[in-house]
Amino acid sequence: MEEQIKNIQTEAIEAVKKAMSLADLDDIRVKYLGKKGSFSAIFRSMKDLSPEEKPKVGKFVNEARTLIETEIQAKNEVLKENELQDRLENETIDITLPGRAPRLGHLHPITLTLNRIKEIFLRMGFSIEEGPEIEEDYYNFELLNLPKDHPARDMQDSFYITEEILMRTQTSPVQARTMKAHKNNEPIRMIAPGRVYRRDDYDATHSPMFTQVEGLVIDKGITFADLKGTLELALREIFQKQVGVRFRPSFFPFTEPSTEVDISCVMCGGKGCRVCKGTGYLEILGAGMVHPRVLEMSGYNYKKVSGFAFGLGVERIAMLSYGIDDLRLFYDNDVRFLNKF
Ligand code: 2U9
Repeated sequence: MEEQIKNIQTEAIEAVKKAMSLADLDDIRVKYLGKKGSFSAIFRSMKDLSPEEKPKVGKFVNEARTLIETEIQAKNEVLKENELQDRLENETIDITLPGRAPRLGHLHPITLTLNRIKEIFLRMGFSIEEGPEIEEDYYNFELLNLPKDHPARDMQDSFYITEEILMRTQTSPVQARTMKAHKNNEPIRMIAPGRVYRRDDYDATHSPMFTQVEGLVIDKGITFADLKGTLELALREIFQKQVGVRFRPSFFPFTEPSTEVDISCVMCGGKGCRVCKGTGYLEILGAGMVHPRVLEMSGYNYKKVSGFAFGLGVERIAMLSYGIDDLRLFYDNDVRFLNKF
């Protein structure tokens, strides 16, 4: 019997040595040490041994079992380590692969254009002032020399909330508020960017809501030459081109004299094309010397100071800068369009 045990032990240890995987090792453990394994069979047959032999053989069996268990345990460690090494070598992460970048949004083309315009005027020493979009008739019209019977106050042209309150139709009330907040003919050099609202069509070139930048300069001795120089420089900065600038007489209730400012067409350079309708020029902004009555109504002495003001539509500038022919694209929020910027 001892011979038989010795043989099983040798066979088992040999099998452990040859085991290639943890699964192999488990099979060996079941085969020799398991409930239906070789040693269980030996234990069962021990009942036939004499009382003297039983403890001797029992000890021998236990030693053999312990030895095999130790071998299995040792081999288990080796195989586990090997498997780990294999996995470390084969399952490496290629850190040179580009990561999955989160999809970042970006600023809207109107915001981009507005930011550029703001920067240009900031560099020229202008401050940026803001005011409410829901405005009093008094600031929106009255202080701008638009009397009660002026057609611009007509219900057809504005979004009224009450008789006295409306959505601002221009950012000019911000200038009026800023003037009112100053005392002693203090100089002003400001722009007022923001949204304005008018009852209007919604087509390729009109929208009931759009973005304006208006500007105001007040100081001693401000002349039409200041207006021309400032706007020429600003327009060349905005379009990043030596655009030609043309001033045509016009009329606004809040400025006198008033002018319409054109630039040479940014699409054709002045030769005449579809965008400038063959004229070679594009109407780009309105401006003028602040009307004495407007200065007076907001607390400035028109005998001591003078000023110029201007207004431009940001959507129009963005359309010309980016070559876009339909204003509605800015408001549709189609990402195929917005992703281009
Ligand atoms: C004060 C005094 C004067 C602002 C001005 C314009 C001319 C003008 C239009 C351009 C295109 C509006 O966006 S648009 O449709 N604006 O032509 N705006 S002068 O004059 C002011 C403003 C405030 C106290």
